[in-house]
Amino acid sequence: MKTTHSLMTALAATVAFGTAAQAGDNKDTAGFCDGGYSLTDVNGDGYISPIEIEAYSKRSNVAMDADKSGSISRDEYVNCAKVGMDVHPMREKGNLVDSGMLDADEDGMISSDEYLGYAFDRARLAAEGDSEAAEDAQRLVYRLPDEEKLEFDTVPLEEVVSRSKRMFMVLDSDRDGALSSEEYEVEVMKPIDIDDVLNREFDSIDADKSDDVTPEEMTEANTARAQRAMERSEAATGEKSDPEVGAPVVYYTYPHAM
Ligand SMILES: [Ca+2]
Ligand SMILES: [Ca+2]
Ligand SMILES: [Ca+2]
Ligand SMILES: [Ca+2]
Repeated sequence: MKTTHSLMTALAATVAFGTAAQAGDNKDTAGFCDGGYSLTDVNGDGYISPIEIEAYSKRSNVAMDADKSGSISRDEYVNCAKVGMDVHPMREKGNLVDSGMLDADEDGMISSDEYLGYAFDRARLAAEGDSEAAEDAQRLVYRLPDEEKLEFDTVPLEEVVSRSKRMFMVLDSDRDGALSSEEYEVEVMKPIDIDDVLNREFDSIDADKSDDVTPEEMTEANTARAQRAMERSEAATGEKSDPEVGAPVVYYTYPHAM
């Protein structure tokens, strides 16, 4: 599946761990690029509403604008999104969720929808106290070895989704949008170079091709992404989305992975 751009920044910020923050001293934006920032789904209902999109867009503009020029340059965009991307968790072959559980259509490949759908379901059950589901969910999300396990009853589903997408992305080493068994069972994940992807993403957000992303362009891009998420949600569930509530987080696509 091809998507043009996304809240990649949300993903990167949510699941990028480690090094120095680029953000300034603003409390709301400090750590945006390296992980500590607050999530898009502020009220934690599992949906991302237009109000949350707007707030998120504003916050990401301030956070990514390292030189405080009022807009985001290409370098600022790419560098922020890449923070923490070179560090990956180890995986043990004997301790993976059985790939048969993930490959719902049994075609021998794990698609991103299959991966995310299963991770989402397990995390939801985990939040209700199912400890087996919690173990599965723990193994499907991106988490560094020294990072504490996620508490699924308190971690927002959005974070589960973005961490699952991150895991899928780093596993899908040939970036064809599906995991072969070799890709799924890999024990050491390689750093991936996503400069080209981030540059394309920047281009799609920079609507007037000025090589600078303004707050308006950011909001517009995120709003368009929310619109696509609602369309995906409607196509998948057959139910009309309430525009004020937005789409469930799981329908927000992530261009690196799918
Ligand atoms: Ca700037
Ligand atoms: Ca499949
Ligand atoms: Ca693949
Ligand atoms: Ca522009």
